[in-house]
Amino acid sequence: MTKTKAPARGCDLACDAASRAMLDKAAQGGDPTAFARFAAQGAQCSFGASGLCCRICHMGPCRVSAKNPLGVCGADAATIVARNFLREAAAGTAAHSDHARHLALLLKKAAQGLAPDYAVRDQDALRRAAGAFGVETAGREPNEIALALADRLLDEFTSQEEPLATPRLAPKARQNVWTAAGVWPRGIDRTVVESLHRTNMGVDHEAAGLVSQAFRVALADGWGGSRIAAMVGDILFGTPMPVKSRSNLGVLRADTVNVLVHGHEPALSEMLAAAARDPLIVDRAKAAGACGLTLAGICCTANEILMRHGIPVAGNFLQQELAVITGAVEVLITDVQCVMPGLPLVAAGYHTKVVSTSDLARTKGASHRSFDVAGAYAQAKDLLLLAIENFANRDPDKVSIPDVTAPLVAGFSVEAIKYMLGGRFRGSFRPLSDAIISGRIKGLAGIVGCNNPKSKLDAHINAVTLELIKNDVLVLKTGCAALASAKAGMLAPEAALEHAGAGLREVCEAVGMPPVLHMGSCVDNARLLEAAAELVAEGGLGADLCDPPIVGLAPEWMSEKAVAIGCYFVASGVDVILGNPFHVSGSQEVSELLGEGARAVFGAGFHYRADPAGAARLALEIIEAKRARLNLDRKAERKLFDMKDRRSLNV
Ligand code: NFS
Ligand code: SF4
Repeated sequence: MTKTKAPARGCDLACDAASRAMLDKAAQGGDPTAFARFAAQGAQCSFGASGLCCRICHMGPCRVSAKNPLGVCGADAATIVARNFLREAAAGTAAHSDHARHLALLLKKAAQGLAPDYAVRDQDALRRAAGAFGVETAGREPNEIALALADRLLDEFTSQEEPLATPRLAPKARQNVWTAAGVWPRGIDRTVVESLHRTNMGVDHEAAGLVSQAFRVALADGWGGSRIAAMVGDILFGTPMPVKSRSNLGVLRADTVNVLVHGHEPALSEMLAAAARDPLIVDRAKAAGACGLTLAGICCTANEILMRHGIPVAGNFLQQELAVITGAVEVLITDVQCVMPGLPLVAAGYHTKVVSTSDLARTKGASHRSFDVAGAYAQAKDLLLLAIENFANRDPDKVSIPDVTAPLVAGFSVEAIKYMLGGRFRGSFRPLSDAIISGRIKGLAGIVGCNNPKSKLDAHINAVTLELIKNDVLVLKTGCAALASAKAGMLAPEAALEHAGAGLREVCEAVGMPPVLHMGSCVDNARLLEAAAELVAEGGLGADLCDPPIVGLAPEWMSEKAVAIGCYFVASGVDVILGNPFHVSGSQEVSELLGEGARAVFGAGFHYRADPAGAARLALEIIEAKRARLNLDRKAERKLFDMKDRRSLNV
C-alpha cells in the first residue's frame, strides 16, 4: 500500500510558534532546510544506525550481518561497533578540548600582553583556579598568576606519563573508582591520539577495552578540557551570575541592523558583544537608516554571551537556518562546531552574508575573515560594519520576523547558585542539599544536548522537563536543551509558580529562581559535575557522585560531543537517559558494556527511552532509588557528617 505523504507543516516539525512560522515560509518559498533534507534522506542506513559499517581501512568498507558476520580482516560486530563508538567519543572530546586549548592559549597571551583586548576580568575566578591547580598566588600580580596558571593548564593537554590533574577536583571516592577501573586519563592530547591509534586497522580488537577507552577519553573531556574551558572563560570574561534576557527569533528587529553569532568559542563573541555597544557602531547603524544594531546568538555561542551579558538568544541548533529565513539578518558570523554547511545555501535566497572566522572551519559559499586575537576588537568592529553596510541590501518584501519571544533568566554558575542560596558571605550548597534531604526537592536532573530532526524540535526536551519539575525535580540545563526551555518560558521564575510541584515551588519562590536553571553552553556540562561534587562535599548525600539523587538526560542529542558528554556523566556515576540511541545496537556485547557493564564499574549506565513520558518515569525511578539508598525516602533526619567523614572526602 502506498501512502501519499502530506507535505510537512511547521506545526508538525517544531514546538515554538516562531520556528513553525519560518518552516511554513520555507516550505512556501522553497528555502532549503535541514528539516526538508532529513525528509529527503528517506530511510537511513541500518548498518550505519547499528554501528555495523566499518570503513577504517581500504580493504573495506565492510558491513557485517548474521549472514556475513566478519569483515575482510576478521573483525566481528563487537569490534566494529566498539571502534566506531570510541572514535565518536574521541572526536567529541577533541572538539571540546580544542576549544579549551584555544582559551588557555588566549589566557596566556592576555597575561603576556599579546592579546591587548583581553584581560583577567574575574580575579576571584583566577584565584579559585590557581588554588585548584596549586599555582602560587601570594605576592603575585594577576598577570603573573594568569601566566603560571595558563602554563599549568596547557600541561594538561601535553602531559605524557603524568595522570591528568583536573579530575582531582572530583570527590575522592570517585577518583578511587577511576583508578580501580584503570580509566584515569593522561594528557588530553595523548588520550585522544591513543584512541585513534587503538581504533586503527589491526590494533585493539576487544570491545571491553575499547569501551573502557571511550570512558577514559570522555573523562579527559568532562574532567579535563570542558572543565578548563569553563574555568578560563570565567577568568577572562567573568563568572556568570543570573541575568535577564529574551529568546527566540522575535529578538531580531525590523528596524535594526541584525547580526547573529553562531558557534562555540567565546573569544570573538565577547568582542562582538562589546563592539555592539560602541558609540561609533551605533552611530553608523543610524546613519545607515536603522534604529541601531541588534546582536543575538545561536547555539552555544548564544549561551556564552547570554549568561555573561544578557545578549538575547535567537535560537538553538535547528533554528540556525530559520533565523536566515526571517530575511532580517545582515550577517551571520560563525566560528567552530554545529554550523551547518547548508547555511550559505539558505542565505543565497536572502541578502544575508555568512562569514566564517576560524581557520579551522571554512564553509563553501561563506566568506572568510580569519580571526586573530591580537587585533580582536578592531576585527569585531569590522564585522559589525560589514553588517551595517549590508543593511541597505535587505529586501523588505522578504522580511517576516515572527513576533515571538520569551523572557528568561540565565547564568547559574556554581558560584551563582551558592550565592543565591546562601548569600554573599555564607554562600554554600547547604540549603540545596537540605532541600533534597527534606524531600522538598526530590533530586536533580541535568538535561543537556542538541536538537535533532529525528524528533519534533524541542518536543521531547520540553515534555520531559515539564514532567520532572512537576515531580519536584530541579532541572539543570546547558546547550541547546537549555535554549529549548528558554523558548518555552521555563527559564523564567514565574514558571515555578505555574508548573513546579509544591516542594520545588516553595524553594524556587523563597529564592526567586526558575525551576530550570540555565548553567551555560555544552562545555559547561562540567559545571553540572562541579555542582554534583559540591553537593557531595556538603555532606548528607553520600560520599561519591553516584550517591545523590541525580540523573542526566539527552533527549534530542545529535553531536559526537554528546557521546563524550554522556560517557563522562556515566563514568562520573550519573545515569544517562538518551532520547535517541547510540549507533551500537549491532552488538549485544557493546550494548551491555554501556548498560550493565558500566554500572558494575561506575555505578551508572546508559538507558534509552524514545518517549518523554517513559524517560521521565525512568528518571524519577532512578532518583527514588537513590533516595531510598540514602534512607531519604522516609524523610529521615539529616545525617550530619563528622570531621572524620569530611576529611575522608578530601575535596
Ligand atoms: Ni552542544 Fe553547543 Fe547545540 Fe548540540 Fe551543538 S550547539 S556544544 S552540540 S547542537 S547542544
Ligand atoms: Fe573491513 Fe576490517 Fe578494514 Fe574495517 S578494518 S574496513 S572490518 S577490513
